[in-house]
Amino acid sequence: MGDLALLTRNAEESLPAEEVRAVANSPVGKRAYVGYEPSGVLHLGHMLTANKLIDLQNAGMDVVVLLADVHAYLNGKGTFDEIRDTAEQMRDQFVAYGLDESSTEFVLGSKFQFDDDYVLDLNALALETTLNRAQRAMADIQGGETATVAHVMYPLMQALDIEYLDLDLAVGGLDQRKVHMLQRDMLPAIGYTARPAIHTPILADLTTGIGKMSSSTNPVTGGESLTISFEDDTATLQEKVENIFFPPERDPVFEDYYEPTNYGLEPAEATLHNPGLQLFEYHVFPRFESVVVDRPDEYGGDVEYDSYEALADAVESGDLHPADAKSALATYLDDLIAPGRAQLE
Ligand code: IYR
Repeated sequence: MGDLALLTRNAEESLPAEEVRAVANSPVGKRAYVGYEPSGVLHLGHMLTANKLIDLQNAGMDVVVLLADVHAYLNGKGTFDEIRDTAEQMRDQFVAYGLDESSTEFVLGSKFQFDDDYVLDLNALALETTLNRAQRAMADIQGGETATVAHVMYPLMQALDIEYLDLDLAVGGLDQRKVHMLQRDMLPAIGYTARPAIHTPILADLTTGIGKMSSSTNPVTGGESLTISFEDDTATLQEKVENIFFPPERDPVFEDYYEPTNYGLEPAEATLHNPGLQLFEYHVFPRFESVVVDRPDEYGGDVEYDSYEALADAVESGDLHPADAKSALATYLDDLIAPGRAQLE
């Protein structure tokens, strides 16, 4: 796979495409980052952006993982001491997951975000940025119902991180898009260069295929959201995978599956995804060359897929039954989280 293909595979957008292409033209030694608000245990959301970091490392880039302790504090995630402790654990979990230690730099936000220059630049950015713009940037990130002053400092600091960590590329889920747009517009206003960004998709809610997966409740349906984390033992993981919404082939016989209760939502929000296939696309195939599905001989015997498209086609055409696909999915996800699970113990 060429470097540009590696940089952009499974990414929802490159912002802007020309600048990402320029990074892909000579990736060796260039620096990319993702920032994470520390939360004890790695889950599918962290793993999705980490897969992108592994792609970038395979293209020869250096990777920075920002353990954004101050950001988590500003977003109401706990006391500063609690957040710090969690950040330490997270580092080891990323390494267990497969980030290459020799080309990954782990940085605690608080290590540089209280430096005089940083704070002065934060003030300069605060002077240039409207309250409205800063608040809008937080729409997909803000925890808690009520916006606080902390929530408008947050995106300005995230923009400054890109300058202070000396980065060539920012990576994040699509929920980081508005902050990265703010960075594009506002870093130049204080004399710095805007950087390009790559955004990974947001997974659909695992049990309904509607709305976003989250580690707490589904913001669309209000129901309990399911996620998979390093804390799950094999049996728990298997049970969770069994409960994933994984519709069979698109056949009139199964049309009911495609007309689920729409939870009273507008059609755009109610778009139905296949989260089981998304897990193959964004989690399994990026990390394994091919996928083998074990099947009893009477159901066609074992079958191997060497690309996501081949597997998705087989599901769509009815050649691969969701139950067989799920059992393979559980096995491969278990392989991915096993090192992290061992590290936690
Ligand atoms: N906003 C991220 C956390 C974060 C990301 C980056 I990139 C930073 O520079 C700082 C914080 C989140 O929503 O988890």
